[in-house]
Amino acid sequence: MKEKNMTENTAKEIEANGHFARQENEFSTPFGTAVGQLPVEAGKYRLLWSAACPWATRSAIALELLGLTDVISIGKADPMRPVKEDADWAFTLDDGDVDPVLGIKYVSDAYLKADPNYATRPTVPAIVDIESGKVVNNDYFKLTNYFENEWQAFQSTDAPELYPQELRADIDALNQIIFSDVNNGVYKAGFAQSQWAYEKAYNQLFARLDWLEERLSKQRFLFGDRLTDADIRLYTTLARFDAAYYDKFRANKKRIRDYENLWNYARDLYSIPAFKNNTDFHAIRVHYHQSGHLSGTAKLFSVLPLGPDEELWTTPNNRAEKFGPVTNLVTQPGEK
Ligand SMILES: N[C@@H](CCC(=O)N[C@@H](CS)C(=O)NCC(=O)O)C(=O)O
Repeated sequence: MKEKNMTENTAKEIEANGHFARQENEFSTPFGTAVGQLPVEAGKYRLLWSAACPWATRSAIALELLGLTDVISIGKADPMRPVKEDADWAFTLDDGDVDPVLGIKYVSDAYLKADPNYATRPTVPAIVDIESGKVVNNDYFKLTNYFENEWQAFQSTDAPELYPQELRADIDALNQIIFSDVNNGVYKAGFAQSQWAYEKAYNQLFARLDWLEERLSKQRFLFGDRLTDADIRLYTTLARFDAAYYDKFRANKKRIRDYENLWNYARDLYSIPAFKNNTDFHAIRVHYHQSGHLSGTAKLFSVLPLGPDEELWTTPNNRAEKFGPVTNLVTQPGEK
C-alpha cells in the first residue's frame, strides 16, 4: 500500500498562495450540563492521543495536572504512523495492535463510527464515548478548558486552578496569539508551499518568540507566579522545537536553547511531573523525522537523528531563584 505524504493529506488545507490553513474540527459539542452538551461522567470517555502530537499532549498534561486520569481513560497511538493508504494513527504500541478498551486498530475507526462519511484527517486528540465507540469531541483548542472548567467536580483536591475566572479573557487572548504565531506558526512554516508563505510564518514565529522571551524575563510563567493553561500550550511547542521544528519545519533562526528565558522556563515546566511524564522526545523525533505522512522527502524508516541530547532538559534552571515559588502548585517544580 502506498503511504500518502503530507502534501496529499493536507492538500485541502493549502491555499492558493501556499499558506497552510488548518482544517476545522468536526466534533465540537461542548462538555456541560445543558441539553445537547456532552455529560460529564467518570468512566464514560477515553482520550486518544499520541506523545508525538503537541495538540494532544496539552490534553494529556492537563488531565494529569488536574488528577483526572482515573476519570477519563487514555489510549495512546504509535508516533510512527501506519503504512496505510489513508492518513491515520495506529494502536501498534498495544498488545495485538488493538486499543485494549475500544478494541480498535486505528483512530480512524472511532471517527468512522461517529460519521461513516468522515473524509478529513482523523486527528488526535479525540475524545471517544467508550460505550458507543464514537468520537464525540476533537476540539483540540478547547479540550483543556473543558477539563479545567467542566470537570472540576472530579479533579483532585490539590489540583491547580489553570483557568481562573479573573484571568480567562487574558488567557484566551494570549492563547489565540500563541496558537496563531507559535503552536500553529511552526506548522505554517513547515507546511508552507510557497517561499512567501514560509517567510511570513517564519518571521511571525520568531518575532513572537522574541516577545515571549521578553515577557518571561519578568515573571516565572506567562501569568506571573501561577501556572495556567497558557503555559501548557506554549510548552508543547517548545518541547518539540529543537528536536523537530528547527530542522524539519525549517524554523531555524534560533533554537529554544538559544533563548535564555524561554529555555529556563521550558526546563522549569519539564521538571513538573505532569509535563515530564507526557514528554517523550523519542516519540517526537520518530514522528517528525521518520513517520511517512510528514515526510515530503524522507522515507519511512529513514535515518533517525540522535540529538538534541535529552539530558539537557534536566539541567538546573534559574526560575525559582529568580522569581520565587509557584503559588498554585502544592509541590514545587523539581521537588519530588
Ligand atoms: N484536530 C486538529 C488539530 C490536531 C492535529 O492536527 N493533530 C495531528 C497530530 S499533531 C493529527 O492527528 N494529524 C493527523 C494527520 O495529519 O493525518 C486539526 O484537524 O488540525
